[in-house]
Amino acid sequence: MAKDYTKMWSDLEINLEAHNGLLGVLTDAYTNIYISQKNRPEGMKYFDFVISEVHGLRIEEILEAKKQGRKIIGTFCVYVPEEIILAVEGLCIGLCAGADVGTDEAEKYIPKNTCALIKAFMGFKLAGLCPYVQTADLIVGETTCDGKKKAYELFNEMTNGKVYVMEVPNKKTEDGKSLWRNEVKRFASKLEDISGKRITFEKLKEASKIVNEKRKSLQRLASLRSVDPAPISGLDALLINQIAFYDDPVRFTAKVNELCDELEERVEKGIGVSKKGSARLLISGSPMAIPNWKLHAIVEGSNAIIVGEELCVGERNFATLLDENFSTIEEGYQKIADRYMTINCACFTPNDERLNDIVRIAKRVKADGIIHYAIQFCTPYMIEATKIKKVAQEMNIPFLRIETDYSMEDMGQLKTRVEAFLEMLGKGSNV
Ligand code: BJ8
Repeated sequence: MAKDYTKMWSDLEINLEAHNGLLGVLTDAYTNIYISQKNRPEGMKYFDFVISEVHGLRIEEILEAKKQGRKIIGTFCVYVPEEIILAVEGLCIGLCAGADVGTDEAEKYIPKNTCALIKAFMGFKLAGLCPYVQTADLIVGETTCDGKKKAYELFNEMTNGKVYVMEVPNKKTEDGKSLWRNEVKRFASKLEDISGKRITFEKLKEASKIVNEKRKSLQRLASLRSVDPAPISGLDALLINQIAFYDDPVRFTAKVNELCDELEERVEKGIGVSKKGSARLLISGSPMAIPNWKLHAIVEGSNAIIVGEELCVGERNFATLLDENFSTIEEGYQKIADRYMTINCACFTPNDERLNDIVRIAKRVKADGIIHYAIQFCTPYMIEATKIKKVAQEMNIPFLRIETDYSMEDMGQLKTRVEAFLEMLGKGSNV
């Protein structure tokens, strides 16, 4: 980090000693996993910089925005409509955590057999390690899986009443959709209340454009990965999709598009990060919050390439654009609500649309294999894996099912399973 941020962290009541330790571990992990990759695009320098300042400059920017009267809205789920947050000039920040931090503390409140994502967001707060939670004016939860739903009740107490919960229905019936439309409007009123700003038609239009442009840039990146050889690693693409939840959306979109210009040149020249014909994998399942790079590091360290993620930190976040063609605020809310209902999370029943998504993405990226990734104890995705396996079999695509947490204890075992799977694919290697 370029600057000394000790005072800023201390003002945010960060546990300085533990935080220094955490930054040290993250820097080492990033160097080993990311910087050591060969033949990375130049455009990744920006994203390396963002990571190096993820608890520094970005927090400084957020605090500056707060001084100017903007509200900081923390979220945990891709169902929370970013457009509405931007329409009140708020900053939308993802709070999901992907590291084994504060687990002992979290387990004093929640069962050991809770998924690592929930343990981590609680653990980061309890261990005094998350400057994002500290800066948030409102923390938006949702009624998706049971673990999150109940954890938000405790998290509300831990954050002195900052949590607001959106009710996400379990079924996409007409009743479910109508409940959700009302929830979107209730959220808009809540944001107007806490920000003291009214959502105007112009603001909603402008915000919708900003978020759609971000989605388009991520779609562009995703489609460039369909080429063989892939011009960018799965690790780097995952990182960009993780940063999508933290960075300023306009700046982020510009940087992703710049990178895509470079990737297009690479494609024209036939330059890839892997050899043509390397095994191409699609990952599907639970979200991979930053800095969860475990599976990608294992797969790409085993000479295969990941070419797509049917994850919330991936396709589910950008696959559908909002129909910007609305002529009143009311119609805008309706279109926003309908757009978010196109996300196919395993918390819904039935969720057959997710199977269609996987077929579509697997074809587009020309996947040789599908790895289903579920965070241990993430019941919705663990159970839905059975259906995904059936779909993969119908497509004649080899399938591997993995359940893991954020610890590094099973790295050896996972590596062995991934290598055996890749051997079965019988494709060339990228070394
Ligand atoms: S739309 S996937 S971001 S709910 S990993 S906490 S599901 S037990 S995060 Fe999610 Fe929204 Fe769905 Fe996406 Fe529960 Fe599973 Fe833990 Fe999870």
